[in-house]
Amino acid sequence: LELEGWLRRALELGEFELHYQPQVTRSGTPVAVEALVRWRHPSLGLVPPAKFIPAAEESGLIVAIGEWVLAEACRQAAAWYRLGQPIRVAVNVSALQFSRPDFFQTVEQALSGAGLDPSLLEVELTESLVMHDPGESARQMEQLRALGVRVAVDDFGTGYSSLSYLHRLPIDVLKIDRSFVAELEAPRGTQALVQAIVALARALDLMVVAEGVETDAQLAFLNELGCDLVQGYLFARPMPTREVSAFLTMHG
Ligand code: G
Ligand code: G
Ligand code: MN
Ligand code: NA
Repeated sequence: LELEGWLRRALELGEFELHYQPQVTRSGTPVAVEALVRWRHPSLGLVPPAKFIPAAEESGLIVAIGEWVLAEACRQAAAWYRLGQPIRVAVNVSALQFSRPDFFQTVEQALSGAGLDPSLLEVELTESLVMHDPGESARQMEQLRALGVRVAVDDFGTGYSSLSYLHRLPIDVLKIDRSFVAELEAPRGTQALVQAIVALARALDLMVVAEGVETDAQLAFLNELGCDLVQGYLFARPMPTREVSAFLTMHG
């Protein structure tokens, strides 16, 4: 079988699973988790998305996988809510999935199927996806927000955002790409750049999340700038479902 065939089979056999990485406030309180898909392969073990998402995108299977991810993330968020640990879940959506005319219905079904309040779901769209067709993106984002779902722009700063579009698009959150966070302390570092992104988010009244925070120095700088939320190995790696409850209990 080609990788595509294996992926199709994996979906049928229920071999995909979601891990979750917390997003915390400056005081360390988790308010959201990002869902990150993995493939639990019977002999290879846990396969990271970098190894199969590209093939899934090429074959179009990312649409079916993405539907499963949305439904599963909503079910899990609803389960945490019922356990008295309400937490928002952020889900990565790929370009192909987002461009489908039935994408909005898929989101609605995932929410209603799980009985999840839409405000506990955030959809992450990459900057390049959004800017590929800003008009159409805006229309879709508008629908999601009318439902109460939050919209985040992922990997911000790596694409080519037009500032005029950014101003008009219905966005709730900017996620600063982790490559900029990683270079904060470098000799010709990204401090001014990161500062500018946070200022831009402020000016547009958007929430700003920094990804890939690994050191206390990075955290101190981001806190000083007034970055709203941070996500990264300094707080927690992506973890399986059963570890999330414990994390929320300990840090909630
Ligand atoms: O989990 P990891 O740290 O290896 O993630 C690597 C990449 O895979 C990230 O860029 C992330 O956006 C992407 N990714 C993870 N989960 C999903 C998913 O459910 N759907 C899509 N489209 N991309 C995902
Ligand atoms: O969707 P996105 O491309 O932003 O996916 C997030 C990716 O970043 C995942 O692959 C996740 O495992 C990874 N990640 C999360 N925190 C850290 C971190 O602190 N350092 C590094 N190097 N990667 C991280
Ligand atoms: Mn993401
Ligand atoms: Na990102």
